[in-house]
Amino acid sequence: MIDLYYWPTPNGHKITLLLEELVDAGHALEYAIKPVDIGAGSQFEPAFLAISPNNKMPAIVDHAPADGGAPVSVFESGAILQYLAEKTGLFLPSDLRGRVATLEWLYWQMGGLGPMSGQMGHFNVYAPEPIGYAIDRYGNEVTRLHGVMDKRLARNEFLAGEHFSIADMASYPWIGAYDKLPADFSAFPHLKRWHHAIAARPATARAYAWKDKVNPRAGQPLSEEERRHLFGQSPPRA
Ligand SMILES: N[C@@H](CCC(=O)N[C@@H](CS)C(=O)NCC(=O)O)C(=O)O
Repeated sequence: MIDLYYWPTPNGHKITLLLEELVDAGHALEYAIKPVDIGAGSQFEPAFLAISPNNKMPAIVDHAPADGGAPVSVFESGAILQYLAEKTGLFLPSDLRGRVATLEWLYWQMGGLGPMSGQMGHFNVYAPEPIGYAIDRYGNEVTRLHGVMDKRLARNEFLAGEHFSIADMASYPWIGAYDKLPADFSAFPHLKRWHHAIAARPATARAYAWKDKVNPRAGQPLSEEERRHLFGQSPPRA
């Protein structure tokens, strides 16, 4: 049994995407959703910090690790995707070149597409006043990253090559992640083809179905309390 500490955001969707793809691949891992209401401050609870010291979800606890020992906890969505792919032997090729390509694009997402898209969303959707420099800076960088993806997908069906992998699952939720900033695919036909193909997968529909089940308020404007928990953080005390 896997406990998935989750809230329906792009980083949370990455893990439900993989867990649902594993069902369709015939290697289902039983999982239980443990909601972490990040707008209510649940990410600061000591029990959660014990497994996710950066006070962010997703995180998992695997109660049946491969070595048969005590439960294993994992934080950071990229590390979780890699851990579950290695546990099941799926969506991360075992051949040298396929594995390298998958990890390249996984960490490209973790270090680039995710953080830059998050900042773009912050300055366009959540910032209390518009800051032109930040809007331009992150908007330009995200457009550049979409161009990098488009070029890659012009020659490959998926990011890591011809096989759907955890690199695609990491990137998909960050394309058009904000309702108020719909994805503009006009200059990126290959990215559009890839996005539509993943959207049409049955596992994607099931992964995203958790959204309304776990947070019926998803998509509503943030309350003052939610803003305080998410954007008013100060450094942790020793
Ligand atoms: N690099 C982390 C980022 C996770 C992350 O930013 N999670 C956000 C929601 S998408 C969160 O939990 N925020 C709560 C907070 O910042 O206190 C990962 O990929 O797991």
